[in-house]
Amino acid sequence: MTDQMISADVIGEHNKSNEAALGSDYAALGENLSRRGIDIEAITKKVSEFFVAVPSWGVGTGGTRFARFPGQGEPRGIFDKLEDCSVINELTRATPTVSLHIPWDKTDPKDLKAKGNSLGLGFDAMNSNTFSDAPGQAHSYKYGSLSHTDAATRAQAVEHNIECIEIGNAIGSKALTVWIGDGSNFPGQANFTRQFERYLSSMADIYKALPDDWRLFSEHKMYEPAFYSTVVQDWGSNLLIAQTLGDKAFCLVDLGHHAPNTNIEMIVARLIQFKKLGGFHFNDSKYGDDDLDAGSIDPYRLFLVFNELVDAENRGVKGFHPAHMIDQSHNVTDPIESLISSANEIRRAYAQALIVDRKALDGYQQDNDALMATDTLKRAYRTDVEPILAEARRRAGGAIDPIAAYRKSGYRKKVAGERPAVVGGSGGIV
Ligand SMILES: [Mn+2]
Repeated sequence: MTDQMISADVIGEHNKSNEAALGSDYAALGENLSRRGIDIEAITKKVSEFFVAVPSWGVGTGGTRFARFPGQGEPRGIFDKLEDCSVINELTRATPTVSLHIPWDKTDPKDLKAKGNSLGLGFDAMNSNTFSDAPGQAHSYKYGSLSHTDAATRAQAVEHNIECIEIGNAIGSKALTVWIGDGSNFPGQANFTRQFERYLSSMADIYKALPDDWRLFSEHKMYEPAFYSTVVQDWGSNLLIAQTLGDKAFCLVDLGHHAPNTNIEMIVARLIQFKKLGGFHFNDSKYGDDDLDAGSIDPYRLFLVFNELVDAENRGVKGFHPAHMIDQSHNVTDPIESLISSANEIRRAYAQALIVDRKALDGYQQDNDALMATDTLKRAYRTDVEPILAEARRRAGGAIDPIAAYRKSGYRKKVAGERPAVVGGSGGIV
């Protein structure tokens, strides 16, 4: 029996008053899909088996480098964060795992595991942090970490990553995500080649410490905090890293870490083709690394990314099991509501991609019928699959409308009374 943060009665009552409408919407959509030769039950089953990990840092209010405006009842530490993550999973039944960030979430692994078990939560990829200095550390990362010119600083950063693997191993995680802020702010500040050689050598040391059944994800990011050059700036450098390190090394694609208008779905296709797609950090952006909610700016792009994933799934690409994780910063919304919404948007893109008529698409591509090929994608994208998402949640014990049920539950008000308000507006997480 797991601890429920949102009582089953609240969810039950909410569902009861929405069940009839959902039943008729689901039947109507089922009929529509059936005319297109699609079995709605098969899609609902696939959607209900699709999960995405919530980031522990995502349940706190984020901020920018200018300011942070704290919200009500913010989590005080990792155990509060896990409770908030549990709320998201109880209502959506789409987020049964949490991705931790060390040292932010550092505590006795036995306690982490026990808390996770009590809430029915598991742990996805571990995230190391060598982009800021932890209190009391011997060497500063001001001028870099894994690629630093100083060997002792590099060794300290390697050691931190190995510690993340050890903590992760104790709590059932199977992957380490490495993102570094290393780079340079001025032309001439760093030697591109030597800096990348030092990075590769440090990563090789981390790779050696990886258990056999683990994967190592490197995450590229075009700019920030380094504004002139970044060591792992794009998928090209990222692919070189994964290929150099070995079979357990993969590329992680954070949707926000690209220049505006970059064809991310094509990057995804290339990485799948060469067996190096490790997983995702889902979010959305308008201008840069905005860390906005998944699907909030360009839901069609999210769909096109999933179109590639479903294509690979259908082709039975060997060893294809990308990690799905959210990486967002919530500045003006209740983080729990944003994460509920994002988990739904990610499942929506998956469901829409599942109903693409792939046989027809293949034919149109073969015949060079560009208009009908693109219309085939649009037809799937235009389909309102909400009844499938809601039904998948309902059947798994979640809420038909999870944000409405969350608001009804009064959870935020309850924790605001228990957790003292955070004072001051420090710089936020990035
Ligand atoms: Mn990320």
